Amino acid sequence: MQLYHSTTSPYVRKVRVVAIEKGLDGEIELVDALPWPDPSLAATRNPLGKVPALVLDDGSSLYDSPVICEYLDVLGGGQPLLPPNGPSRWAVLRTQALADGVLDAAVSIVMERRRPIPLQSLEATERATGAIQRGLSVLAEEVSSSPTAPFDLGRIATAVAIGYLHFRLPDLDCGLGDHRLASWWSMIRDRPSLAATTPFVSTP
Ligand SMILES: N[C@@H](CCC(=O)N[C@@H](CS)C(=O)NCC(=O)O)C(=O)O
Repeated sequence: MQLYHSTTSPYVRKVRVVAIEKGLDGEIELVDALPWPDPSLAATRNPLGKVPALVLDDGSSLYDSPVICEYLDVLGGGQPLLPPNGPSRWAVLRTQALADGVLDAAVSIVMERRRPIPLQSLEATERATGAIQRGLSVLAEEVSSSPTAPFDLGRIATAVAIGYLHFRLPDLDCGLGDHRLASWWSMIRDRPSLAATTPFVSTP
């Protein structure tokens, strides 16, 4: 399998963490497909021109990250990261959706900050910051209510969202300093799957 990726994308990181947790990382070849400024390589595998896209051995592609994560979870067998049915499945999917939504808001702020200053919208940034604050508050409640719960897909997405905020928006007043999040993060941040996927800006 090939994973069209970039070293900074949190959605790619989520997929890579899942692959490592499922023992599948050795079967995945990484293909550099940074979609900024030019999405054309990513678009050969995902019409939206985004990463991640996973190319399967039959040549077909899967996207976006929740779909790829579920595929790898099933492929890897063993203890599921996403329960196959029942209330716990919906809870994990909801947490993943919330953490991914925090990421969407964070990425929108990063993009806004890259625009020329006169074109930047304070209103858009404040709106996205509010979404992150509310999202992190719920995620903090979840992780603190069961700090040693299994590292399932919801927890993986939560960890990736925290990691991305530290990486790209450490100055943003968004609730990242919440002691419940900070203490969970310090407990899990050195997990091998997270350590091996720490984001970095690759130099050309
Ligand atoms: N919902 C998608 C989001 C993927 C996404 O937005 N990826 C970013 C990189 S962080 C991207 O490729 N952006 C390029 C673009 O928006 O043109 C997923 O979960 O995979």
